[in-house]
Amino acid sequence: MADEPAETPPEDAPHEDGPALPDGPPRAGIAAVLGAPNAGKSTLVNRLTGAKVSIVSNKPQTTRFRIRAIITEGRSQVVLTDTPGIFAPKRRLDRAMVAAAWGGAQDADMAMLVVDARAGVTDPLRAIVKKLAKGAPPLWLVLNKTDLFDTKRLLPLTAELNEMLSFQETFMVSAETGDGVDRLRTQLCEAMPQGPWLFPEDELSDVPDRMLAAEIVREQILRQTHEEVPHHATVETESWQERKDGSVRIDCTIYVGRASQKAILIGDKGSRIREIGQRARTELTKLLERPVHLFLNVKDRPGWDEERGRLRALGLEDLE
Ligand SMILES: Nc1nc2c(ncn2[C@@H]2O[C@H](COP(=O)(O)OP(=O)(O)OP(=O)(O)O)[C@@H](O)[C@H]2O)c(=O)[nH]1
Ligand SMILES: [Mg+2]
Repeated sequence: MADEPAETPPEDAPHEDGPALPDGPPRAGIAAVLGAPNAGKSTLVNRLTGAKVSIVSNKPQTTRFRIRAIITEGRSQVVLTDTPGIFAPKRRLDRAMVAAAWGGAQDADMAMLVVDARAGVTDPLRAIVKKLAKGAPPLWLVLNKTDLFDTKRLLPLTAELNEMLSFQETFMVSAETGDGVDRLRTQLCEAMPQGPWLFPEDELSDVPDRMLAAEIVREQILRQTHEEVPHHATVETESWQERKDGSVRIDCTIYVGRASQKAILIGDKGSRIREIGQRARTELTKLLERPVHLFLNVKDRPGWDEERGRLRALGLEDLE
């Protein structure tokens, strides 16, 4: 639950630049976003909030910890918890990620199961459904990636999933194009229970800037490297210095599991790490709305994904 002071919506007076707020008491609640890796959960969360809150890549296991993203609309506030995709965990890191995902469902008022509708009912999805069947908050089904195929094919999938679990609502969306997302947002806002807001009105997420910087660097690693490197890399912000000219100097350390991964990450004469740094810097300059000086330092550190300190840096709780 949020530590932030609760805030109630402004008085009934119409917004200067918008329509009058609907009548009635404030509404607020938590909606967990669950699903298999790569289903498009983070893309959907970003689309629903209209901001870049959570990183996205075409590699599974992109999201590593629970991220709260906030929609404030009319009298409603919806706190979305983006979670790591649920899969069969092997490493300590993986176990902590999956635990964070299920933890996200526990304190939620409702959960959305996001399904890559093109992939259909896969083994990871079946395993999630089985666990949700044992007890879950009210569930909505969100069939995603409808831009990739003829939506007529969705009817049998909807029927199959509704036989496996009971969903209160079913939505068909493309998180990528935004198709169907406005309707989902409106219904989410209406479904929230009455209660005071959980976050200030202008808050978009609970991710601190230092964490955001590390995540944006990791997003570029996920996008620019392949095979074993992305999943064996972690990024930590070591220092954050505000400068008098309004810019910020950010130093990040990237840990990888092996010297060979470090060599790939650095690239020929440093070309890969330079490209990662440049793209991350451009993105961060936009997100932080000020000039950014970004310094990246790569270290090989075998076994970091079993180290408690590294997991704690990711905000993941130790399970043992
Ligand atoms: N065509 C299409 N691609 C999508 C859509 N939604 C997400 N994607 C793509 O699917 C891939 C995975 O998206 P993510 O949002 O990172 O998926 P995720 O479920 O958060 O994945 P994890 O964090 O790894 O569990 C990315 O390449 C997205 O661009 C969609 O509606 N249509
Ligand atoms: Mg994700």
